[in-house]
Amino acid sequence: MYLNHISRSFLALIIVGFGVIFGAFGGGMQSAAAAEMLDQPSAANRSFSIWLSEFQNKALRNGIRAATLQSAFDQIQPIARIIELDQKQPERTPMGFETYLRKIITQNRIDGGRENYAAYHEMLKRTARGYGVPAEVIVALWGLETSYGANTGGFDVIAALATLAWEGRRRSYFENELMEALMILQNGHVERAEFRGSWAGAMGQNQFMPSSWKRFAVDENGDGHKDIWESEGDVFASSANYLSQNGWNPAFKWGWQVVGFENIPTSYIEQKSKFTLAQWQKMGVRIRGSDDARAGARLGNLALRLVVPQGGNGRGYLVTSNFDVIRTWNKSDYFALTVGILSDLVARQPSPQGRADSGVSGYNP
Ligand SMILES: [Ca+2]
Repeated sequence: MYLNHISRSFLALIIVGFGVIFGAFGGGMQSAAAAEMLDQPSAANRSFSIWLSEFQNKALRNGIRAATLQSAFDQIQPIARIIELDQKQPERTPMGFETYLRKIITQNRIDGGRENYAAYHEMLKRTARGYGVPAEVIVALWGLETSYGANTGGFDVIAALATLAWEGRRRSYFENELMEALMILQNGHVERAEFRGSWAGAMGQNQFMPSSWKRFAVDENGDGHKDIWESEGDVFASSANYLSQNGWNPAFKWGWQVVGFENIPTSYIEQKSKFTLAQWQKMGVRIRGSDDARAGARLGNLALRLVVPQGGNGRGYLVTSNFDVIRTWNKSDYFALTVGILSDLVARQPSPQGRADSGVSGYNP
């Protein structure tokens, strides 16, 4: 599930930032062997053909029609660039949260979020009401995954998933995703030529993997297609459905930036200890900003935990269970915090003093 939704850009950042190392995966070649093979086209073709033939037999047994296979795999070859991306060694030095935040939440991304929030206001509000998920969180996820649909990834999804399945480092995971991708194609949700996504197979404007598409995608506009590639209505409803199904509680937001946590025992943070706001306040923790503090005062006995990201220049956040719902999308704390922070910025009008005050800098302690 870890790679559920990671877009190409996010994956690259997360690999750099967190030193993610893919676990040990049984079966198949290792990627180095696959890469070496790609230098000898005939050997690679032979090996790929053998794998593909076996996979297609499995697909036929799973109800995929021969005509679908023909259309899906016509001219498909493993993509060397994907093996290369998959092989990239993660750096050992983690990227601090402050650096990460400033790379991701640019003024362009904030402005784009606000523009889209306004442009799709009616549709977003309807979706937000229907699923009990804030419109600004739907917009933030859209903005972080694909810059509001502008960068959905240029790889052919079938070829990408076939490459990763053949490569073999996570064969069963990618074969399963490929099987679901074939179902999407077979059921006519996307045109073969339009079936594009990230190098790791994340698809459309909210970068669902095919298995997540199967579980959570929604045909909001009722045209018979769960079209997360071209239909904004379907994109918003699918993201909202994902969060709702994973337990989003509409009674409260994701979390709040706090101050005064310097003396909180590290063990409380590491062990994800939960306390009410009143209990945190007794320990000196305060929600930052008067509006947010007033909202926080209505929390009552809601259990909150403290998140203090590494290299965050003294940033700390009290988060609700909704923060953990965002982590089901992508389990990185950095990602979930960034979704929350961007959603707040999207929902907030720019200050009259100008744009410089409305960005991430406004969040500095
Ligand atoms: Ca639709």
